[in-house]
Amino acid sequence: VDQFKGITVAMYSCYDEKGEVSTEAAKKLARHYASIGVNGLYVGGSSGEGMLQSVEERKQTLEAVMEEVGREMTIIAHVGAPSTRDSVELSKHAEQVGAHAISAVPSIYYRLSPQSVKHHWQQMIDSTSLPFIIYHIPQTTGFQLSKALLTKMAAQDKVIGVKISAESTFELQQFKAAGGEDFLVFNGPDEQYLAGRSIGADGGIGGTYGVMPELFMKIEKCYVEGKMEEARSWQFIVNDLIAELLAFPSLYGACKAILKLRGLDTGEARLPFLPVPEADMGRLESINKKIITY
Ligand code: HMN
Repeated sequence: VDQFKGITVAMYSCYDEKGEVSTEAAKKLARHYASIGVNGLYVGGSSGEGMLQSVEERKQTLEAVMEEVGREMTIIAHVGAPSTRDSVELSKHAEQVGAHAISAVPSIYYRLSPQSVKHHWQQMIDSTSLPFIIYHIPQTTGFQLSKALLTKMAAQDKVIGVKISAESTFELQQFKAAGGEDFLVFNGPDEQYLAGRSIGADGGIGGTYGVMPELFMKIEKCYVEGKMEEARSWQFIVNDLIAELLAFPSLYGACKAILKLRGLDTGEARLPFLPVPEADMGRLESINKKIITY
């Protein structure tokens, strides 16, 4: 499980100027992260707009990433889709192309019983030999994962961890305790990276890491070396940047626009996510300058 620890960038979607999936852009972005020593990539999750893409587009994106960096980085494929059928198809595909793990949210839109969600996940788990990481993000899915269900899931060898994007560090600690020593917990809220790590997270998966991976790697390094004061000051710097990014009409749109300023053109976020308004470009440029100076 050690290969999953540390900083995993939740990769942003990669499109061309027409808004179609661009394997070229995906490869370039993945290569960029590999070149600066990022440990892993989470492909097709929230930041990756997996839920706004067709099964075919999601496969293309994952294939491009695997081809480019699959031998150097740990790749987690988010395969969650509203239907179990699509999720299973994506799971099998992830295994075929060599992803290191699969991960999934509960099915979205319908209010589902815990039994349905368990069955949904189970179909994916049983369809491959890959490790499975639960993706808990109740603020978007509406599904409150209970400690009882988490414990049941974690009892299976293949279920190696949970990515927690909920903002409660109490829940994070409780899930870690319920899963046991070897059960991995990934911190989701980037603004709480250090808090999550301090209370039991083994690492993190986050979207804003994508525009400032070096800063998150600094927090991680300081934490591991026991330099808590320094770790905290980096987290505070990161949090001011995140607060500024959250003020845009869409966080993903803003982060993708920052990448573009650096020559990493991933196209615009797909609607309904809004692009950065022209009038806000100056503000975006100044955020980018700030990040670059650290
Ligand atoms: C993903 O699946 O793309 C992300 O890892 C999810 C991640 O937890 C992000 N949460 C959401 O987008 C809802 C965070 O990185 C988030 O963007 C960040 O903490 C800013 O609030």
